[in-house]
Amino acid sequence: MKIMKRPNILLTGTPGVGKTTLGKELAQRTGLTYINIGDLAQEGQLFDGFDDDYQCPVLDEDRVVDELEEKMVDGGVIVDYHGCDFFPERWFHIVFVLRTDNTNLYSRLESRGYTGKKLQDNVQCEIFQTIYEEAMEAYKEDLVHQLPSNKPEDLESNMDRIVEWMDQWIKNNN
Ligand code: DAT
Repeated sequence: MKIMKRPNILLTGTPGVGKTTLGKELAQRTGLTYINIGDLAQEGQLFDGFDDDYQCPVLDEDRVVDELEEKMVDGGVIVDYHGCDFFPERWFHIVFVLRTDNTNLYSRLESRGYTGKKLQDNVQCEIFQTIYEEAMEAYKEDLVHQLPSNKPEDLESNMDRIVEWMDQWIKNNN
């Protein structure tokens, strides 16, 4: 029996916008494999140096890409990361940039324990739509979609929208 082809989905956006929440629920509902790049790097110690400003290790992007390549070729993967320009463009069949209102994001990051420069920089990243612009440069524009991620109803409608897109993709590609 031929194995059904399934798409790879990138969930990106500023830290705190809800990528992990959406990604995990989506994986449960669709059977796709959820991969959090931060966790993957932590497990494999895929780091290269240390960022003194943010007091965190720096991702070794090349090793992350090498680590994932095989899985991505098979398809059916949801990738979650707050950056998107170092993944091979060919990996993804669609890119979602989650967006959250500033005040909302501020309180989410504050309750995550972010303070000072780290808190300010991340909220500013969202205000300047840095990740959206990064995605629009790294991928074909018609593959990149913004999703509002402010309230629980947004989570539901985003899920519905992605599942509908995925069902159609699977029909068209099998
Ligand atoms: P990320 O993975 O982008 O860093 P997260 O999934 O950890 O974000 O979510 C950050 C916080 O926001 C967490 O407390 C859950 C909450 N959250 C996520 N999506 C939400 C939504 N649609 N409505 C309300 N709160 C949400």
